[in-house]
Amino acid sequence: MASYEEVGIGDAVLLDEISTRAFVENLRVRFNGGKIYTYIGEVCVSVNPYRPINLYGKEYVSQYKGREIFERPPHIFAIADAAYKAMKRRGKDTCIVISGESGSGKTEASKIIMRYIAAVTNVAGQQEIERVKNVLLQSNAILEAFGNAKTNRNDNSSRFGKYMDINFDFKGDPVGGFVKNYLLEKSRVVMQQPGERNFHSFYQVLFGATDAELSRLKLKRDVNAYHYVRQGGTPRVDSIADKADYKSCQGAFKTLGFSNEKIDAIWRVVSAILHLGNVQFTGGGDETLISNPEVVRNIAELIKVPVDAVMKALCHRVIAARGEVMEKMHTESEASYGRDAFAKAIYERLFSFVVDGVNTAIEVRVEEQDRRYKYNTVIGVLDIYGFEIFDKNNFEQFCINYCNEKLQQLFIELVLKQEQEEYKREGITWTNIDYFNNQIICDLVEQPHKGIIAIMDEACLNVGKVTDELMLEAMENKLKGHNHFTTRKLSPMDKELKHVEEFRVRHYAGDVVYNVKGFIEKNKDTLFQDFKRLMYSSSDPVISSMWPEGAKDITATTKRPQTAGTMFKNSMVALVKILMSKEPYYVRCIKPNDQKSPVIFDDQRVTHQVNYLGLIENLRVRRAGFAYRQSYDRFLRRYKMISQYTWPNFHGGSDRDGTKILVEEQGFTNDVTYGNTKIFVRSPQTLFALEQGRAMLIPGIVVFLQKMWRGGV
Ligand code: AOV
Ligand code: MG
Repeated sequence: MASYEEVGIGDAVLLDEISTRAFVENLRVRFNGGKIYTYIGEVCVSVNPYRPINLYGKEYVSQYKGREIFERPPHIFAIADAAYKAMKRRGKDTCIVISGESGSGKTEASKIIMRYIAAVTNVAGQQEIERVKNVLLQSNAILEAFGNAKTNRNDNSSRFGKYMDINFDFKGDPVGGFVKNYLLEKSRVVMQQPGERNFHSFYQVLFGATDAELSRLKLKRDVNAYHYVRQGGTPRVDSIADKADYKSCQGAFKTLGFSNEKIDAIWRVVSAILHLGNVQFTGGGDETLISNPEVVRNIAELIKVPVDAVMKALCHRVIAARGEVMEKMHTESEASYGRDAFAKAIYERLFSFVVDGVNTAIEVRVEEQDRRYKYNTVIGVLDIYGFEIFDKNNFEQFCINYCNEKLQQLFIELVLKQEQEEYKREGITWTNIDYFNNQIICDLVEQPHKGIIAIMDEACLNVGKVTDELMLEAMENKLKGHNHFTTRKLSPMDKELKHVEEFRVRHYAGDVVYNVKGFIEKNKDTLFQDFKRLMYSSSDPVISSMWPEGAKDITATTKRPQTAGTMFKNSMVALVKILMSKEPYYVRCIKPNDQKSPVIFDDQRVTHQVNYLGLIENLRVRRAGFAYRQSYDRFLRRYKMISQYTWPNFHGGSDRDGTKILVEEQGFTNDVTYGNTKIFVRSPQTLFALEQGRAMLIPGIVVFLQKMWRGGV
């Protein structure tokens, strides 16, 4: 068992020297000693160990349960416990924001947090609570099967953003939850870069289903037989146990109460997509034909629609113009485009369907009259796709990296900016600590009219006429001179290149070159109506229910749907709002090396991450700052029993005066500063001592007051 002995410095605030070098060195020493967690005050820095590590067993749970953060060596359990305690004791909604680049350990961290919460709750062993815990934990197997994939950065990379609320009753037991998912990287369904894979679900069914199941799904146990899963060239990955994962996923479906019909429909849709990827077209003259109709027969059987209807939807489209309904045959390239768009859309829809199923299973089940008493507070856990740079970066990377900018902005806003502003407001002497504010990059992306998303949207309005290259020109015109935006300069050697196809964004975490090819198409995200009607017409009620809009009449005018970019932007704005409304706790994940090695600590890579995450600035603000602050009246109300001068009431002046007298009597003067409206306490130990004094004096009243002040103190 790992020893409890500290290696290096657990809380970086206590480092002798505050510098990037010293900070990284401390992380290195700790990483080598098996200590992957380090604090900056209450922010937990986590370095991916890339090996199973014995840190999460029962003996660790009991060490952290109900303790204060600074009482025990740094651990992610302590953060989970702090969020839980704040929620339970003070009735506050809290959230745990986990950030870091791709492969740094966010998803693992979110699961560890959930397991901890499950481990410390329901001491009474209520059956319904056990069910909820089980369902919450097992939902991960499903969400990862359908939403994660092997990328060149991470073998189990989240290709969607996930925000999960866990609801608690007044006793602090989990009673349900809700998952919100953000933009799935659906282009992966039809295309994977070398070394990458499609979503796990495809391989799970191919490697994990029984022979009988496979034959029902019309599949061969041969990954290389399917275009959509073989492009990356690495169908088998050592670190991934597809067969066992398929079993877990099936088990989870059962635990979560998915009906057999639903489970069956889900795998049939997955299989239909595999077949769809093999459909080939031949063009000749005016006709576009399918060269392998037997594949289409399989698809038709799997999604339960007539084979002719599938053929037709793949090769034609029905258009309504001036009240007239016409059929138009696709060209070969239109047909291929349509096929891929169809595959992506069915998978995306399937994913939402699965998330809905998870939500139904974890929904809070309480009678209306009990609702007020039974569930009142939540802990939100945010686990998104981390910042990523690939050799080729597309629309999806653009969205993912923008999402990371937004989270960094939130961190800056809450940890660096507001903290310093408060000191100033309170009249506390304060030397300003500079940091890079990435608001400028968020603006570059999301600003109305001249932000990148607005320019993309404008290009999408002009259907047909505007190419990706013209859109890039528009960007260049509007964003010329922006410090964080450039289009790729043509070098003399590139003279033959007719078009510039790339733009570069100087992100907070590094420069990323995006290839604009496909941006307009992905932003518009159109799917021919014919496919929607086809899916709706399925005689399988589960599949049909996934496509309600297919019921619409062909001549019915539809409002132009929002673009993918704008929808994503709006969902990010909404997410930030949710997070801002809760008391935040942070886990900042760091990737120690690019080789997924448990023994390499790459100084340069770590230093880069420490820099862009703003950890040193965080440390400076923290070190110069105060662990705790409270308005004078509340402070006095909470601690007045400790001092003979203030108990039961202070009559010698203002709350501020009373606070001063109490602090002086207790000998903490050197550790506090008096602001205009609040007292600021530098070290958590002082607060701890105050709390202890209070608890010792009035054990009975403590309980009473906590109840009374729920939400207040
Ligand atoms: P991510 O969520 O941050 O990347 P993961 O949480 O998937 O990264 O971690 C990547 C891999 O690192 C995992 O599959 C584990 O093998 C290993 N790992 C991470 N944390 C731990 C831990 N605490 N103990 C043991 N192994 C760990 V991405 O979703 O790609 O942004 O988009
Ligand atoms: Mg992840």
